[in-house]
Amino acid sequence: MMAAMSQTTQPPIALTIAGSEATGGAGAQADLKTFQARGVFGLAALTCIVSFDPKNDWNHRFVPVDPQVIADQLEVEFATYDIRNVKIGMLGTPVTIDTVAAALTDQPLTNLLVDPVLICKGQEPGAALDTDTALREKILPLATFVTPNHFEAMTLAGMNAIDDVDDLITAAKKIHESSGAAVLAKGGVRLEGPDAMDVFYDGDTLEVLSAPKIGEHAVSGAGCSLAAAVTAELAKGAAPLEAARTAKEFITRGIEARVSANTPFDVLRQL
Ligand code: PXL
Repeated sequence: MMAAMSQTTQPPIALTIAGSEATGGAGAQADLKTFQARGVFGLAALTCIVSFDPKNDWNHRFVPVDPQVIADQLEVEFATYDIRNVKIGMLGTPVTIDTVAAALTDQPLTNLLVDPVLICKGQEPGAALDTDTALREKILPLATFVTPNHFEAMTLAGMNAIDDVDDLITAAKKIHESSGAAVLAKGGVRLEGPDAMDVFYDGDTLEVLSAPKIGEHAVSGAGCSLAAAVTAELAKGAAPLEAARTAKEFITRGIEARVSANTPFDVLRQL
């Protein structure tokens, strides 16, 4: 069969390897909407299906995708396009981590952004610990860019607390030193004060990205969409710091335009 001929230029392409979050707030759905909003052609390999439980305090019901099915998705995606920009979101189990790490090992990627989603409510704490260890050992060394949130930054930096922006800077530096990646550590609404502050550090440049907080409550999809927006900007050729700044502005606008929902959190809207 002949490949389809095309007159058009190729758009930037980005792949997200992430879980489905059925309500469209977080996960692969947020990533694909973000890619589209940022002018990037997006595709997704699903690692798990998360369905909140409205009868049980919106707890996460988590079902992993069969490892062979994950491998199949990645096989056809890399066979279909010349993919150089990948975002990793929720992986969820050590077996999934092995499968994804094996599929990525020989790929000539330009940017591999890892959003180190560590704990999902509804998972066994023991299983989550295994998953954290596997993520650290097998996925983080492949990363060129990491976007830990407040909790993930504490865990990855081995710190007991991150109370202010100086602590967040320390965490970003430690995570850079252990991974070699550019780091965008997200304070978001978790640090006290009027501003939502995130720290960028790539070994050379340290920058605190700050925007006035929009309310005091976290919004679902902000972390996923921020990481996806960074990936999209990198896919378009932006430098890491420039990508982080643009992504932060995109997220601020998305929080302003949030969708109200019956879940405990409102949902970011990708404009
Ligand atoms: O926000 C982290 C996250 C990522 N991926 C999936 C999720 C969540 C949180 O709910 O469900 C699939």
